[in-house]
Amino acid sequence: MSDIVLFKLPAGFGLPSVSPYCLKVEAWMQIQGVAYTAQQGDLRKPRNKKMPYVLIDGEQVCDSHNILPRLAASTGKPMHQPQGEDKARAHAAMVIAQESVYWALVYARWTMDSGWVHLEPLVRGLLPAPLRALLIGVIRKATNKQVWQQGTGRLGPEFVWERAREDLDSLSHLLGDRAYFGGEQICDYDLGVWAPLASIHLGPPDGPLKDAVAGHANLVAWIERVDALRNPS
Ligand SMILES: N[C@@H](CCC(=O)N[C@@H](CS)C(=O)NCC(=O)O)C(=O)O
Repeated sequence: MSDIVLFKLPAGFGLPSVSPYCLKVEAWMQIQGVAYTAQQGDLRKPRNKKMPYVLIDGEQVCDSHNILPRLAASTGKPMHQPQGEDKARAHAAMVIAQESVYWALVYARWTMDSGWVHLEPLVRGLLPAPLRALLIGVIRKATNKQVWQQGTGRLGPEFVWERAREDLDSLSHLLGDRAYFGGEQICDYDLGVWAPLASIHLGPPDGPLKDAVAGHANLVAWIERVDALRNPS
């Protein structure tokens, strides 16, 4: 049996990580019934300087899109692999969620004061006490610089929410009345969509982004369906 250690950003807002990408990997392992240990990660350690990363039998694997197939290979527990049109739909949904909706979430939590009031205490708690006051501003500024460089930070809130609404409408249409994005069984791509959408739906802040998810009954039912697989109770 492989020895698997997940390095992640901490739990928060009722989810195992405040980071959607960490949540994606941890949810995959929970659903697949993989034994692992989790530790708080240090962003200086992974080669790509991003969270999450994993050690599989001591070997560092970075980037959630790489991590899931590596976990599947080393545990012998792959998820269903959709083919053809099913795969294309699920892949397209993942790209919309990770490359676009994710940034609206980062904007809502880091850039907008209405989100930052919820996130700030959590980020503060991670910092060494003597440097907290100094570092908290530096970290927020660095993240907002990424949001600006990616493009979302240049748009202004109304346009960010409008684009997110379009993304979520598209995701709702792509899912339709299917159980999962790739068909009747959950696949890796679902987790890439689920993590940012569940973070929006289940965590703060309230507002246009959360309303845009809540406005699609099929997405809400699917978020809850995946959550139940992860966390059966
Ligand atoms: N493509 C990467 C993206 C990971 C990522 O963006 N992680 C964020 C947290 S959600 C991060 O590490 N941010 C810290 C930083 O960029 O300094 C993946 O799929 O793992």
